[in-house]
Amino acid sequence: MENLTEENKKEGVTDFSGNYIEKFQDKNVEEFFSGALVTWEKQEDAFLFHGELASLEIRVIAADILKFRHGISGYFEDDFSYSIDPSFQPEELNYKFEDQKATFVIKTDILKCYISKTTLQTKIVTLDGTAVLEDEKGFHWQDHKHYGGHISICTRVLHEGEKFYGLGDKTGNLNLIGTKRELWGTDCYGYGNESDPVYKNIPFYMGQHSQVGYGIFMDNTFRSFFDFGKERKTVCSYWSQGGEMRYYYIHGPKLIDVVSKYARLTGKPQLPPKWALGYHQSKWSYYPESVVRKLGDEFRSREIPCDVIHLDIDYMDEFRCFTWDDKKFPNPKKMISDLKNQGFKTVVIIDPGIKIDKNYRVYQEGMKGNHFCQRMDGDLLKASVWPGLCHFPDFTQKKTREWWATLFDGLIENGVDGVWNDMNEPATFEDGTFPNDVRHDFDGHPGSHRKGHNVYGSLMAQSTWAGQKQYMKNKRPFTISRSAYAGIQKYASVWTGDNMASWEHLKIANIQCQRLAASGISFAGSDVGGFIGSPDGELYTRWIQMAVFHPFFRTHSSGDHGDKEPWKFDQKYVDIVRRFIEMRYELMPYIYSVFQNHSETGIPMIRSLHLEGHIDPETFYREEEFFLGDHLMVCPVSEPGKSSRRMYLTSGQWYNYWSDQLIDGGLEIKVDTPLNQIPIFIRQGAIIPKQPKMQYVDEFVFDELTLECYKPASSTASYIYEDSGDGYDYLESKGFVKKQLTSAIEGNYWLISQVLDGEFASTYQTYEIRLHGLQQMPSQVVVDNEDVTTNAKLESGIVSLSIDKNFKQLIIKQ
Ligand code: NBV
Repeated sequence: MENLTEENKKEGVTDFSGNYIEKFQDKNVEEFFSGALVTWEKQEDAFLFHGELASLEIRVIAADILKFRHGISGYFEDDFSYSIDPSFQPEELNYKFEDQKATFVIKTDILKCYISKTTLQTKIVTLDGTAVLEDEKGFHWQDHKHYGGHISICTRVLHEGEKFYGLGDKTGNLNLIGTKRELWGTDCYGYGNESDPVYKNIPFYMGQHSQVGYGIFMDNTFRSFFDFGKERKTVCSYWSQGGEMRYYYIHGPKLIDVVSKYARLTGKPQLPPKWALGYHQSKWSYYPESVVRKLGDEFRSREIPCDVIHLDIDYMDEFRCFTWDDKKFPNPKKMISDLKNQGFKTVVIIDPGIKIDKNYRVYQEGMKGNHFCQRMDGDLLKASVWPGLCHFPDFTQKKTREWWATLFDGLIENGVDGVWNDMNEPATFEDGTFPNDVRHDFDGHPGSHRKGHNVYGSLMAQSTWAGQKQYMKNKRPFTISRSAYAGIQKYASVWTGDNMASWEHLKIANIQCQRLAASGISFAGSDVGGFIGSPDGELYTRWIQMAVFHPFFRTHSSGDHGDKEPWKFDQKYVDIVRRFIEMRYELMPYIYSVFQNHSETGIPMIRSLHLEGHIDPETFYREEEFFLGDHLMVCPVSEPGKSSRRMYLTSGQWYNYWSDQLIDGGLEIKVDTPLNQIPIFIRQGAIIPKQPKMQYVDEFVFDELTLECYKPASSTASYIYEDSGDGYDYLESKGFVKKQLTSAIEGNYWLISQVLDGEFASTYQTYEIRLHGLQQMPSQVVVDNEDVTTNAKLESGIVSLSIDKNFKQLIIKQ
């Protein structure tokens, strides 16, 4: 469009070709409101309030989750969602409904929701009277002049000091206050701290004020916006360029609980194969076969642990998905099997674009089965990506997802262990993405690309996951996706896309991974060292040190800016990098347990400080420190040449991982950060399971699991989860063991007890108990009534002894 103002561009209202055409909240654009109550009704589990121009439906999903829908002219869409977990069941509830003079009140055991009879505006209040969420204008809409339909908007009062978190992979400060963010999945090569939108579309944010936290999940796939006091300082608003205004209010009061409730709603992941939590090495691209083999040999001969090698687009025959270039890879099956014998798994990339080529099986099948996206008037969409002109599967169509899943047969037959989905925003070379007029089936709720765009990548990943599951004969799939919509965590891990080799990007990666975890997607990581550009040894080392504690741990780079295998840096860096990757493997029993806890409870694996310390104002603006699981706090070094850094330790006391020194939390501290250390702290009372270092997950069976036991001040719970690391026995036949460990002090006694559940027999026989914080030999040590004092020894301030793995109680008399 010619007379396009900068402001219009920012507002992002687009025409069929993606051009920007009108400004949101233009003073001249008429706004409509629900109007006064005309009538109301109760329908099974929903309340319906009909206003003069629009209706409001409220459903009590749980005592702390309410679902709101606004139907313009009383019309509600089919209540269809791509994100709500199909297994989610609303609770059986006790709640009260009162018809008061000017308002209705829905009251659960946790909150009250007021509905105004004059405006249908709503207000959510805790039982002790704190107003958590109040409509400003509340729900209203504008006619979408260009497309028809509506731009549906909700505006809320922004409270003094309110903070906002979430929204997926956004860059910038963790607290979103003062910003406006857009969700429209974008291939943003070399993005920066100011870039918006980026790859993923997670319409879930959390707000916190007055010591209460809550979440809003707007389940709408159209291009959406969230404004946290940018346009108007006292107003928080969100809107979509189409579709129904449908959102969930999720009550905390702790933010960490909001995230886990959101995960209850949108789904939790099953366990990945344990190897997926190991170290991954990738480049665009490792080829031919001899280079891949050499890569594997180098890792093993240099004794740098690694579990996974990734093959980027060059393994394919001229970028045709599901094919191999038989010159570069004459015998992929043999290569993958040899790699397997060395302990490596192979992950291959698969993009959505299918080359238009009459002699190509996937193209033929796609055409025959009507699987490709069509333009408005019925032509097939054609756009260029790596293979040249392509058609693109309509992943919003069930039969197409099922067909796509079948395509993995051959790759899996060749031994491929995992699949990496790229370019699924979807990205194209000509216009960046599909034109808006492209049609999508949307599983029987047809619409244009305006509605399908933000969910396209997630559905591709879902079907890729399903394909692996179908052919992997009882092995767990591993999928990585660049784009995402809410709920993707059920199927895939994600990475943060094409970042850069800079110190600023190390910080951005840390914020993105924390934010993704707070948005339901824990299994996330960045391209370690940066995709674009060349990190020096120090930056690469510092990035590895941080990423050891991020759930998905992969070095990846564009390859044209020098190589990024760990040994490409000076020897002093290689040694530190090796040591830190080894640490990842030593901590594997802890990390795997944290993942399992996440998959059972939805509690994020990594946690920003504010998620846990939600009433400690000091945590609100802390962005670099984070927790991994309940007991580890880590802070990366994010600037060059720093031999120390400041960080905040949350309340309680913490053991310095490096020195075993016990330090008071609740304050900012200065920590030494020589190149071979980053700040790592262990919660007082924690028990951290550790295994011997390995070159890859489950390289060998070991005899003894180490339990690093840090002396408690009060009763502290720790958790260990074990299973076979792959397959589904853990779901089908209790093939797991859950170990609840409690560490407590009673007078002169330190008591550690263990309760076991499950039927998996740990492969080791004993625990090596290492007691930190004692300094001297205990006068007596008793395990399950047997005096074992003479077995204990003191070395470098740590008392250690070996005990049976099935012990029930360990008593240490000081
Ligand atoms: O497949 C090539 C790359 C890939 O290495 C990267 O991780 C993706 O984010 N891909 C993007 C396409 C080319 C980007 C310039």
